[in-house]
Amino acid sequence: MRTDTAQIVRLEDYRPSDFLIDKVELDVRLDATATRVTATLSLRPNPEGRSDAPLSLDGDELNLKSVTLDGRSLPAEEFEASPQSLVIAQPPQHPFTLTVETEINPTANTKLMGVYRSGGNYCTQCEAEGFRRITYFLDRPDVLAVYTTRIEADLDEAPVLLGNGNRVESGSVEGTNRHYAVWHDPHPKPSYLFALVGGKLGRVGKSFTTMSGRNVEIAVYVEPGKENRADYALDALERSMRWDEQVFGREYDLDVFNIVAVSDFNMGAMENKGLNIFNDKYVLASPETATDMDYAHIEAIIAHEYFHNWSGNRVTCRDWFQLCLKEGLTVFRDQEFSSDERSRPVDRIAEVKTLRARQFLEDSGPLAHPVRPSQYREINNFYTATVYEKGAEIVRMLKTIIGAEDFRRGMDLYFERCDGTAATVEDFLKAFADVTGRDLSHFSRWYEQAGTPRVTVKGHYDQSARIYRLDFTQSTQPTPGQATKEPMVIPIALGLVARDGSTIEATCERIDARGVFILDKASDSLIFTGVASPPVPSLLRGFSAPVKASLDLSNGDLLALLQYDSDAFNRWQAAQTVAMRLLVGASTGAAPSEEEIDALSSALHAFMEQSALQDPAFAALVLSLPSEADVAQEIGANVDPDAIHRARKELRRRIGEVCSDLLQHFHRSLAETGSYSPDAASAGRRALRNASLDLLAAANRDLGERLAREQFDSASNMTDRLASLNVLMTLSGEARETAIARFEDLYRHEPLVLDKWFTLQATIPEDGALDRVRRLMEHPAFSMGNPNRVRSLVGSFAMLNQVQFNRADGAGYDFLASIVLAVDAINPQLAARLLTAFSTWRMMNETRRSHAKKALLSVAEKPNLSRDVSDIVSRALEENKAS
Ligand code: B3K
Ligand code: ZN
Repeated sequence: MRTDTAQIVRLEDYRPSDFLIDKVELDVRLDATATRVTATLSLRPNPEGRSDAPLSLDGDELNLKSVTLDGRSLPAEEFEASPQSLVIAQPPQHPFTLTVETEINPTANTKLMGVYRSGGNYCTQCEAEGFRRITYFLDRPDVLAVYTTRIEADLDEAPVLLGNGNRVESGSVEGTNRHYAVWHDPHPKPSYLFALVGGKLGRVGKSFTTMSGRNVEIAVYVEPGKENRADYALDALERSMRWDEQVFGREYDLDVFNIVAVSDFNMGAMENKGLNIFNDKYVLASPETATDMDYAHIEAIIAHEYFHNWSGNRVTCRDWFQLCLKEGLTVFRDQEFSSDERSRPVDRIAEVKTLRARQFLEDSGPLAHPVRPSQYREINNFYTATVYEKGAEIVRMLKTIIGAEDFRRGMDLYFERCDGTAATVEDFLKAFADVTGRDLSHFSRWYEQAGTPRVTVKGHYDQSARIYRLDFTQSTQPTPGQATKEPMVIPIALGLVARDGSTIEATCERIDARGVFILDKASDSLIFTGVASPPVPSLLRGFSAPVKASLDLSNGDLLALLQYDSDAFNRWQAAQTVAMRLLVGASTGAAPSEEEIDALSSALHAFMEQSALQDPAFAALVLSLPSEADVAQEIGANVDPDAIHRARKELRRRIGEVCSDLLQHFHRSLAETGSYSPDAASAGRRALRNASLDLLAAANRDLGERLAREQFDSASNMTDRLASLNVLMTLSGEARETAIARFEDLYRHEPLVLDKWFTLQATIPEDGALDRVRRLMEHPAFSMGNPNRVRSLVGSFAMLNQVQFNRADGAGYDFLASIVLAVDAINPQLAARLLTAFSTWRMMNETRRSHAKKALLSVAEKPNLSRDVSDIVSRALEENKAS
């Protein structure tokens, strides 16, 4: 297939902009179909750029009205304009002012980039390259300017007008029904952080006093009438601000901080300076409409966007190749926040589950790329699990290697040195190299080399010498464009555990005071002396590095770790590893023996009996087996999703049977009594109770149905109601259909709840699911233009319904291909995201592979594909030449 090489942007081609923009004055007159934008730019040649270069401004679907240079209206022969660019061949070689007038149509803007409308309100999204859809600009992150924005609109249509920075003026436009507000942001910023909002909005707010005693008005704006659902977001914001002061010493820097929730949004949220714009799914919460998981996501995303104020906004990226500089670091920061606010081990397990399900998957397929990619065709396709989640793991490893104190000193130095600049990964690492005196060049390979390293560990015990030796080797599979791989620097936190739980006194000088050994060669060994009895090694404690581990431990050893390891993560991991072995065996014709299954079931029973109620959230995680997708990934080739589904169902049935007494006890005794609270401890009790119900139903249909029905009817919060519906969904027949209809009835007017309802139905692992999804696309609440609806129905079908998306007849693939094409005409970013569901196609068995390939080709062959979709489809199809 043809790849348009001309469109490829390469890191090695980076050069500074030929011009700089110091000041931007924007006058935006909001109108549904003809918004007028007048941009006055203070430009000057960049001393680091080429002299005598033309001025070439980016545009995207712009309608130019006029150009004025230093007060002189430019005649047509002095510039070249198209919707995509504005070029002045011979601009002044001294500072000058350019005023450009454009007209845009927010109502027709279905791509949701630039200025668009959502629920009748005006809002914006500029990252990565949306500002060029508002006005012609040097739309690149290393051009930092101070913005003043005047927003004008009809008072009835948009009584609330918000911009970046502080509001410096407002009033009405005489003789009209229009009003205006002027916002000034004193902090120089790149264009991708620009935002404005105009509309009818309700507000909740409060004052926040910063660590140096400054007053900040913080507020959350939502659809009028939904103010009480914004309280949790506001509270999460306040806690985030305090935490960033206490843990990173970072203080907020404007007089206001506003968050606006909108219902049409391409992703989770956006960190625009002083004016974060959010997908309302990550703001609105009430016990009746949001689950515990929703509350946790809201808290994490509010924190994430707020933390960007320093890691992203005050220090931004030089170019889009450095995206992980802000995203990986900010994910790390939000994960640390959640761990401090909730439970560190439980949160760590949740992070690792996501990392494996999304990033390891990406890293093992055709869309694998380094955390800092070296080239791209469409930057929006690089807001990936690799950049975000693996990016965060790199920061975590750095902290593990250098220790918490030096990490904090390095962060302080980074912020101090790079404040107000557009930085690189090198700048980041240099701060840590400078405070520690360490050479981090080998470590920096994590940014360049794609693929998940595999660490293989073998243990040898010598009874007579009382010596225990661990032999480590590491290797990384080839990935697209990278055939050979170098050894990585892998911090391995480890310890030795005795099979009977007693303490092991052993020494090994290569393990540091924090219990960490650094594996930085292809192979290495550790020797422990004074080991009195054969130990079980507990490796990668806390998941100290984003690697796959192959351990030569028996199931018995692992179940000893489940019981005795002092590291909670590895206790969970041990049970997962045993379950994974059984599931992989059963799915690939190597069915595990009765004894093996019984060993796991009884170990889980014993574990729960002893300690489930001490930490219910943790116990719920131990009870949840690896997902079907996890098992598919572990098998890796010639996957038969039906076999995996059967295997998992059967193992759950057996565990449910063996643990039935305890599960019933938990379900009864953990029933909600008081009023709902979203805190982690309460959520943990609900999680264990609902995990118990789920396993019980897997073992005993009648009992499961009865309990689930009762719970559905009596539930006082969405977590419990949805969990019971989830269980009813696994039972075909009347019980299921009645519950589906009843749920729809209850939440007809709640779009975010109907999303859950769409998802539940899209993920039924039975024939008929695809027809159901097709039917639901006709539902009055469904809309192809709303990303949340499309993701909850079509996205969930493709990403979460393993057996039905990967149907052996290929109908799931054909369906997704046709939807991708339909969505591409409306919203390319959303279409490209859906298409990434195909990233697993090569690991399927041959029948499925050939169907998937046909479906992908049917997309690739269509004329006029967006760059977003064409980029994903061509990479998905590319043979892995790994060269
Ligand atoms: N920075 C935004 C993501 C922008 C995505 C552009 N396609 C949200 C975030 O990561 O915080
Ligand atoms: Zn981010």
